[in-house]
Amino acid sequence: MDRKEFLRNSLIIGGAAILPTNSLLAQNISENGIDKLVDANGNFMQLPLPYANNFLEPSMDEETLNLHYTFHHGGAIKGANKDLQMIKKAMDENNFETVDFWTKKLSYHFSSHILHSIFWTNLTNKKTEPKGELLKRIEKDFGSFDKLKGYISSTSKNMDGSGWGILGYQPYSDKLTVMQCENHEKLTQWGVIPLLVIDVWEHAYYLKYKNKRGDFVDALFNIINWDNVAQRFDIIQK
Ligand code: MN3
Repeated sequence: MDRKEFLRNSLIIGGAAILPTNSLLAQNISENGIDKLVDANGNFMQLPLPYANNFLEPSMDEETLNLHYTFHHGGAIKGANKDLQMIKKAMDENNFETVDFWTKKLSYHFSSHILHSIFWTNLTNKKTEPKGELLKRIEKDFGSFDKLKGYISSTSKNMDGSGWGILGYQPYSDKLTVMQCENHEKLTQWGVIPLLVIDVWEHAYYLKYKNKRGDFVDALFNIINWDNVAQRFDIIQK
């Protein structure tokens, strides 16, 4: 069994758990230094941004980035840690009356933490394009890079309310897939590993782009770090 087969089998055995902590994928991700979301005590933690707050100017302005990282992403982490505590309290006290509420909140907050953590690494200050194995797979699964771009742009711009456009890898079908995620956790496919995530919540663009979400999504395509997307794809293909 090669690593790729082992990974796919691990994911199947893992069932609903997208990233079982003992999987090769999780090991690969921690070795490669991306997506460290939890500290040694099991609490959610926020890595520093991989660049200065003004690095993504002018496509993403400094003030928006600062507020977004500090209060929206940071707030989700605080929320997720509280949700964990409340679930632990329910377990300790053997009182499950409101545990469904905190479980639902944890899904929302933890998903926000995951997507924001990926989002920051998906961006850079120059225009890049997919190449290598990622480009080959995009061409196989979508026809061309332009078609994928049209697909994910439209999916992101036309979100009903708050959410994300997502390009992910679906191990069950061994295909790249585009999803429209409402809030942070709805409309997913079990097992999908996000590679590129596009935040189209109003907090991501409203200071600079006002109501022009389409302009923001178009501008993002000037700062998407396709090398990071490719790195994420390569890790799970190994
Ligand atoms: Mn956001």
